[in-house]
Amino acid sequence: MATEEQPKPLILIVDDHPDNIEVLKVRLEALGYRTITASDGETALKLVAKQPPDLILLDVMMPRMDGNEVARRIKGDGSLPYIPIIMQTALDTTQSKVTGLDSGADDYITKPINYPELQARMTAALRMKRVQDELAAKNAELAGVNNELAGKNEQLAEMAVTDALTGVFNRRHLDETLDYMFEHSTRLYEPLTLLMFDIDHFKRVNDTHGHQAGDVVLEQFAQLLKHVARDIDRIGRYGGEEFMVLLPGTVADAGVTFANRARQEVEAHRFEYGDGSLECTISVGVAGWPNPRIHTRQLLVKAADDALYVAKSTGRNRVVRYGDDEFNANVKEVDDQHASGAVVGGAARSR
Ligand code: GH3
Ligand code: MG
Ligand code: MG
Repeated sequence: MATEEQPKPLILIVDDHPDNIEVLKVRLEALGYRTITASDGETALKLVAKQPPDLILLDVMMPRMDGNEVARRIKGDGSLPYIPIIMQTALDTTQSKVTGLDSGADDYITKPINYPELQARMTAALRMKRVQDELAAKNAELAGVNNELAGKNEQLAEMAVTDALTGVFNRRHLDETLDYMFEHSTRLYEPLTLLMFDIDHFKRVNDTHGHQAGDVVLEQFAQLLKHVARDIDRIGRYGGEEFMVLLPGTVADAGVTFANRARQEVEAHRFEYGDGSLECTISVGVAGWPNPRIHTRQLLVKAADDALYVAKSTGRNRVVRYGDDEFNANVKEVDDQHASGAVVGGAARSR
C-alpha cells in the first residue's frame, strides 16, 4: 500500500467501458494509488512497454484483443519486470478462471467489484511484486559478482602459467606443455623440435648497463621470439636468460631455420632501455624428435642443451643442431672440458 516514503504504486486499468474505468480510477486514487488507463488491449501493451506499472487490473471481455491475450503477451515478454495482473470479469465460471490463470493472470476478481476485496487482493499482489523485484535485484547483483569472479579466475589461471617479467610461459607450464607435446608426437609419429636459447654474455649486459637494462633485454627478446613463432609454437622462459621454444609438427632442419631467423633478428635489433641502447646476440641448441637416441622428453631437453653448449663453446651467436657433424666433432671436447671442470668461454653453465 502507498506510504509517504515509497512512491505510490502505479496501477494500469484496462477496460473497454469508459464508465468502468472512471469508477475504478476514482476509487483507486482515493486509496492512494496512481493510475493510468487503457480502453483496449493494444493500448495497454503500448503503455506497459513505455512505463511498466506495478499492477494491472485487466478486463477479460474486450473486443479485438481480449484480456487473456493481453496477459499472455505481458507474461511472455522477458524484458519486462514481474507485473502482477488481476483479471476482472463478469464470468464467474471455473472455465474462464482456468483460461485466465493459464494465460498468466495472478488473481481474479469478479464484477460487480467488491472494493474491500479488491483492495485486499491488490495489497497481496503488490507485496508479491516487491518480493519478486527484490529477488530480481539480488539475482542481477549475483550475476555481476559471478562475472567478476569468472574474470578473476581467468586472470589467476593466466598468471599461473605466465612468467611475470616477459609474459611468455613459465618453466612449470613449459614442462607440462612439453610433456603433452612429446607424448602426442611419439603416439602419432609426428615430428617435434625443441630449441634452447641463451643470451650471450648476459652477465656483461647487467654489469655494464644495469640490471634494469637486462630486464628490458629479456622482455624484448621474448617479444622477438613471439614475432618469429607461429600460433601453435610454444615459447617459455626456462630460467634466468634461457628460453625454450617448442615447435610441434616441425623437423629439426626447419627448427634450425627458425633458430637462425631468431638469431639474425636479435643480432640486428637495438635493445632500447631508459638511458640508452645496446646490442646482443644469442646462441641456440636445436634437437628434434624422431631421433634414435632420443626417447624421452628429458633426453630431448638434454640434447638441445648439449647443442647449446656446443654453440657457446664454438664462438656464440650460433645455432647448433644436436647430432649433426659439427655437434659430433665438438661434443667430445665439450664433455672432456666438463669432466675436467673447465668452463667454456668463461661462463659456467648452471645445469
Ligand atoms: P653465456 O654467453 O655463456 O651465456 O654468458 P652469460 O653471462 O649470459 O651467462 P651466465 O649464466 O654466466 O649469466 C647469466 C646472467 O643472467 C647472470 C644473472 O644475473 C642474469 N640474470 C638471470 N635472470 C635475470 C633477470 O631476471 N634479470 C636480469 N637483469 N638478469 C638476470
Ligand atoms: Mg647467457
Ligand atoms: Mg645462462
